[in-house]
Amino acid sequence: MERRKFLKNSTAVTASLISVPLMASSLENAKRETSNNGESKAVRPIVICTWDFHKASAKAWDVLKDGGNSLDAVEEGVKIEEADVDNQTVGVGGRPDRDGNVTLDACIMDKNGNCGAVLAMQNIAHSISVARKVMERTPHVMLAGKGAEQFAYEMGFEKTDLLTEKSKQEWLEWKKTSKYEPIINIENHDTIGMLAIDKDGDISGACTTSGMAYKMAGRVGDSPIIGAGLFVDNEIGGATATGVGEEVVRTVGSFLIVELMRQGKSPQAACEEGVKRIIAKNKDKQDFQIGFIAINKKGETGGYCIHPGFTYRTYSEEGHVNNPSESYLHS
Ligand code: SD4
Repeated sequence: MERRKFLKNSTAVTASLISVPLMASSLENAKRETSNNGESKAVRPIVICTWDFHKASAKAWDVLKDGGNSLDAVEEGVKIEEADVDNQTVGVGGRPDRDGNVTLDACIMDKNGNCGAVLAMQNIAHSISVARKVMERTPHVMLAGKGAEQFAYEMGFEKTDLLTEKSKQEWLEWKKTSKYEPIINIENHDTIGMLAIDKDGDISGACTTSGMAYKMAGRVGDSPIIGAGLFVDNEIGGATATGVGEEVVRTVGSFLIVELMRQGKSPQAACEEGVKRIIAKNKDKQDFQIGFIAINKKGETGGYCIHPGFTYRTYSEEGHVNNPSESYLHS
């Protein structure tokens, strides 16, 4: 396919697959925890994740409230979405690439700056756990494709068919036209990025996805790329992203947000600046969604996106809250 045409189509596909239409009721029920200056309250331990993944954040909170560490919390938390066949953007049940293969991307980062990632890995349900094994059991940071899958088997992971009948039927339907119009906020689920601070004040993060639906074989987005889809610096804070991965990579978004926090910005202000950097590089094209979330060492959180519709969950002693994110554009 002609490159320009593909890029146009892929932007459309991505834009159609990255966002969530909030049920009106969940928006109404959502409330944002803020202090007087509009920034979030500092609270630790705390977990924050992209979108309204209440079960995943509840699982991570269970780990934290029982005194567990942030690394276990984020791994256990995002595994809930990886196992959920109804989430068609993560793990089992994820939408396949153009050839009908479900390929998963994931990365994880701990308090010491250790990190691990798997890219375009097939047939393994819990890509985040394989990423953790890459971090802990190899001298490497990233394993891709067949190598990642082989490593997973060596680590005892089982072969799993990731393509559900629902995702297969939708893919077969898509093949009839292979075409999408850009529609923002069309889905019910999305990539999960999660950050947590434990009782010792240590920060970890995880990000996992099946990426852009019907992507080219071998396409990898931002989610498994340290610095783009996820970054943690235990002295400062962490950030993670959801949305059109190509744009997040171009801006090294999560690293940027952590560096902005290092310079003194709050998590909220840093996320806003991160989105504005992406907008600045796309003056003529705004029909795509990006959402960033961030946390700092104090336990303050923030989130920001391009188009309305993005939310993020926080869970702490203060409660379990679905926070509607402020957006750069308003309609
Ligand atoms: C990607 N960032 O592969 C991911 C897309 C995403 O749910 O967030 N999808 O580009």
